[in-house]
Amino acid sequence: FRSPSRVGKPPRKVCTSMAPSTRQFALTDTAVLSLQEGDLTKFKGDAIVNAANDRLLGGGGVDGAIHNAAGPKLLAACKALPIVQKPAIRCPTGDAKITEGFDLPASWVIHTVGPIYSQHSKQEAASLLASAHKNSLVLANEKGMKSVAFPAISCGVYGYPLHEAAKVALKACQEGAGSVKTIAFILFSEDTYSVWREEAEALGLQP
Ligand code: AR6
Repeated sequence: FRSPSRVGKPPRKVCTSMAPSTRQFALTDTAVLSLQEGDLTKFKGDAIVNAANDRLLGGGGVDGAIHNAAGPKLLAACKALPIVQKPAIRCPTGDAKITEGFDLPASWVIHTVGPIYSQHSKQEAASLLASAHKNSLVLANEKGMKSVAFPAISCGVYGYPLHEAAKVALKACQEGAGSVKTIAFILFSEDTYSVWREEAEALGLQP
C-alpha cells in the first residue's frame, strides 16, 4: 500500500541511521580489545593516547582534536615537561609521556610519538610503532589504569600503511597490556575500523 501523496515518489527508506561500528575481542586472558569507529576525544575512561610529535606542542589530526577538546591547560602541561633531547624534543619517537586530561572526559592523556613511515626501514618503523604502544601501556600500568584508548598512531600524516600498522599495534598491545582491562582503538573512519577488525581476526583473536 502506498498513500496517495507518495505515488510517483521512491519508497521511504525503512531505516536511515546505522549504529556506529564496534566489536570486542579477547586480547589476553585478562584484557578485552574494543574496536570502535568514532572520535577518540569522547572516550570516557582512564586515558586516551595522543599521536603526537616529538616536541609535544600540539599539531593537526588527532593531536589537534585532543588539544581543542582538553583546553589550553593541556598545552601548558606539555610545555612543562622537560626537554630530553636537543633541539626541543620532549618525547623521542617510540617513547611516551603523560599529562592530565583537563577538559576531556578521560582523566589522562598519554602522549606518544609514532614513526614517520618514510624515514625508516620497514623493520625499524615496526619496532618504533610497537614501542610507542608498549611505552604508553607501561605508563598506564604504572598509574593502575583499567581502560586506555588508542587512535591509529602514525596512520595519518606520518603515512604508515594501515594493515601493517594494525598488525604491529594489536600485537604490541597484546604483549604490553599488563593489568589494563580494556584496550580500545577508536578509529576515525570506516576504512580504518575495518582494517583493525580484519587484523584482529587474522591474529586469531576470539570475540
Ligand atoms: N579521533 C580518532 N582518530 C582521529 C581523530 C579523532 N578525533 N582525528 C584524526 N584521527 P594523525 P600521525 C585519526 O595524522 O599520523 C599531528 O600533527 C586519523 O584519521 O593525527 O601519527 C601530530 O602533531 C588517523 O587515522 O597522526 C604529529 O605531527 C590517525 O588519527 C603528526 O600529526 C592518526 O593520524 C602525527 O601523525
